Amino acid sequence: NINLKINGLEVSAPAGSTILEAAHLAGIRIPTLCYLKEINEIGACRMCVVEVKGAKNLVAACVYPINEGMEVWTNTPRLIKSRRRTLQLLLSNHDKKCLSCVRSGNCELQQLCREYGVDDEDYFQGESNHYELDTSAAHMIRDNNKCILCRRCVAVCEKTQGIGVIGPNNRGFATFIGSAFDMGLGQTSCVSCGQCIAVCPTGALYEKDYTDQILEAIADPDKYVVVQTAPSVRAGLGEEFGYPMGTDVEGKMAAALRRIGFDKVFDTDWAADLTIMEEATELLDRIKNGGVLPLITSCSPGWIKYCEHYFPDMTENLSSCKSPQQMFGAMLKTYFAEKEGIDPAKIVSVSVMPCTAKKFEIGRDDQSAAGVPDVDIAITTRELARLIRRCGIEFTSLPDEKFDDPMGESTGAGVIFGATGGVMEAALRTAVETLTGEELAKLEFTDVRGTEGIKEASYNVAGLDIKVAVASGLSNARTLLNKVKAGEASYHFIEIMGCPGGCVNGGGQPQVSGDVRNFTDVRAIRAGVLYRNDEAKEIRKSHENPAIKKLYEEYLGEPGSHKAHEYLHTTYVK
Ligand code: HC0
Repeated sequence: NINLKINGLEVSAPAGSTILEAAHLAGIRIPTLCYLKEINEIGACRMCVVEVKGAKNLVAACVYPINEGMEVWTNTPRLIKSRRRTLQLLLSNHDKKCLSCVRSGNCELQQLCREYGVDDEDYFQGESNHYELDTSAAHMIRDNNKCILCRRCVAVCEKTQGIGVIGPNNRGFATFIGSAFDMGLGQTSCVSCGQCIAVCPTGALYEKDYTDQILEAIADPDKYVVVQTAPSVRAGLGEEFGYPMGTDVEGKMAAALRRIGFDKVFDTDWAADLTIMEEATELLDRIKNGGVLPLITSCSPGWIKYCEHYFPDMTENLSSCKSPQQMFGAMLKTYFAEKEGIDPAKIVSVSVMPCTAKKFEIGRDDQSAAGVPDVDIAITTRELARLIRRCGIEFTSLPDEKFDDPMGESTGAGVIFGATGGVMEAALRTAVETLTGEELAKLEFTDVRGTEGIKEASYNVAGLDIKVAVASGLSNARTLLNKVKAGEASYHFIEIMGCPGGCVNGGGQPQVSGDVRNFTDVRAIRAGVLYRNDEAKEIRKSHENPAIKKLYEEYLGEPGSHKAHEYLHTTYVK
């Protein structure tokens, strides 16, 4: 360890730490704006400046390494003044419409202005830039009038996702973040993952909001409005209402949705179980009958779009299964509609997802089993929180309620879909029991758990060596697929999720400020909710879900049947 003094306090921190990290260990928060650990370490915004004994200039704590005997000050009047001036400079070219901003109340710029007592936001007001909104993408809006050029979005797009469709254009005062040739995001190969939104400190990036359309549908007596909620929403929504990260709010969420006025409150987990039935069948069929391997999961629409753009020669490897969101919608407007005698054209199918790419997925071709879209409106966890507030629902005082039947009944296998490795584990629980004809002694496949970007495992099942791999985050997916293509690795089954850590860390989840994100394993904490939820379930294998068994008995026949294929499977673009 290295010993230093911060604000006169003796501090000891591991060698290689930055001043920012050492200060954190001592309980001192140094403000940051551009810094994101391991993603954007450019020391550019000048918010984290500190004084170091012997150094003439202020130094950026986020990138400055500590050394033995160093003396650092983090809150001198000189520093406070410098940070205040930095904020005022940012505000001089910022549209400052805080009252109508989607990030009002959780904007990192706004919070710092409050903390540093910025009492004149026009201090440096002079010429400022004005930009048109970029509304060209299916899932989001870019508002450069609120951009502070921190480049977090650029770094996450390029490094974490390996895509790089946005970057700085022009120079100096004319610099703005945009796509090449100033194309709209919708014209680029953006995959709609929304990771840029998740890391944006201000209101410059936000999803297209459909909350009003939902309230209009609910108010229309001719509409039957049904909602499904993805596995990860229950693991993130509580953060919007002051619960500590890692709180499962499944019961309160169901209660809130009922109070908003949905006719049925169902669960995507039910359809996750259904996906496993179809996908495990497809896997075993491809293994036994010499089909294209490795089979790769198809439930993450950001990943699907990435595969179509960047690995078009591998679309044959993709499972033909629609995602659980889409399978749910398909069964809602066929099976459920027929059972209840409701005209599918009158059903408004709403999904709540931790994902922005789901907004894009609902508009893909071939996603309309009943001749009308399987899902009509996909909203994010953040939009659900807005809806709950707008409806005056006192979330924290709600009772815990259950989902409705039959499409609310799910197993532990369904809920772990939201964590990287979860789909793999759920599929293995079913595939192994199908192959061996015996009950698994232990349901946990721990090799595929955890937040590492790439995981591998192999299992001997009924004399067959089954090799699997799991990747999350598209840079990791690319690394893994390149290995497969080069013949350096071979697998039977691969799970890929577009967002690092899986859906729990999706682009539609509550935003976590840099201050927290840099020192917290958000993915692991949220994934913990899903694994505990699984453990507490009586039924933990998809093929034992009574509601799914009934669906096959009453409606679909066997997994992989002709009818199942017609409604639950899809094709891809090369
Ligand atoms: Fe996911 Fe899904 S698990 S993609 O990660 O497979 O968004 O949570 O809803 O569809 O179930 C997201 C999360 C889902 C789907 C499921 C899958």
